[in-house]
Amino acid sequence: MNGKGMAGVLIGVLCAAGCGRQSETVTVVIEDCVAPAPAAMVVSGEAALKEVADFVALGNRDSGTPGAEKAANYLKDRLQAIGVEAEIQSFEDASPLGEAVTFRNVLGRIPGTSDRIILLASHYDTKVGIENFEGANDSGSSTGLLLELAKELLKTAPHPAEIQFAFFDGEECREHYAPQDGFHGSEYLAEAMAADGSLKRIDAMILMDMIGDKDLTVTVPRNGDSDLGVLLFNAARTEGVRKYFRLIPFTVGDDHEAFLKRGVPAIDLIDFQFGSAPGLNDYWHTPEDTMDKLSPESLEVVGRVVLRMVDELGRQVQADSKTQNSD
Ligand code: 1BN
Ligand code: ZN
Repeated sequence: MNGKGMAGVLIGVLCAAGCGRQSETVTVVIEDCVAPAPAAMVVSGEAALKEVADFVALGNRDSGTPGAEKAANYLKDRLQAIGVEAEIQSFEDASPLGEAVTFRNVLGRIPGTSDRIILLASHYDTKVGIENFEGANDSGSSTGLLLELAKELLKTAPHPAEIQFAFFDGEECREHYAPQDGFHGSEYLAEAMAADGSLKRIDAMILMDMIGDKDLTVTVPRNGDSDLGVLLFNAARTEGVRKYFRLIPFTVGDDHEAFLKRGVPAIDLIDFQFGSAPGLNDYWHTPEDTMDKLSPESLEVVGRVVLRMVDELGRQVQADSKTQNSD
């Protein structure tokens, strides 16, 4: 890990010349001051917000419905239009409805220069049973940002690791989270990758969820890989956006767990306070989850940090391959 961030004290000499007074030395203490590192990759919050809006405008995407199928086809077509290899992974799974439901993950891939994989993920399904539910933040925000990240990552390809994108279906439960209710897509992909041997090639799985809220505080639940946690906070500090990220001392069930429990380093970036006032969550899973609650700045903050994490993970892949070659 590379701790590029220089949190702490900045001492500056101000007014050394030309201000008509004796020069004086002042000490400025800046919390979380960072040496601005060159931006490896950039992401536009406005462009990400447009991706979110276009996706959310498709309408409801409850798993197993024609709306979800339309959304899956849209994501596959959008990835391909961007220039990223894409496919739909369809499967049937049991659900509390009593009959099997067809789920569809959408998978994208940018080949790398090694066999290592970095997996970036979001879910795209909406919570069932809520009238007029748009799911702009949950799950439109992370879906749109992931499309925008695919665009940026393709511009700078090839990377030292293959970049895979997973848009999961069936994240939401119908009743209560249980083995056959919720996280269908992530469980299916993790199991499929374990079966074909590619799971062990994943160096990092980074999940984004509800990251578009104007009032952004991205929490990092305790059930995540600690090295990825360090990488995340260093990336956030380097980008000058550390204040938007917070470690929380409890676990959150989400799509990263399917990978974490199979030994893959995984982390969840989730802003789980989505409401009309601090501490409230009154927009979550309600018809209030609409586009006007989102901001391009929030999408950009998360996008920049994730891109910096990908960049750093790529450096680690390169360093590891050099060490192996010199052994
Ligand atoms: C996230 C968005 N989740 C559902 N929609 C998963 C979750 C459920 C996270 C409960 C925390 C609590
Ligand atoms: Zn939800």
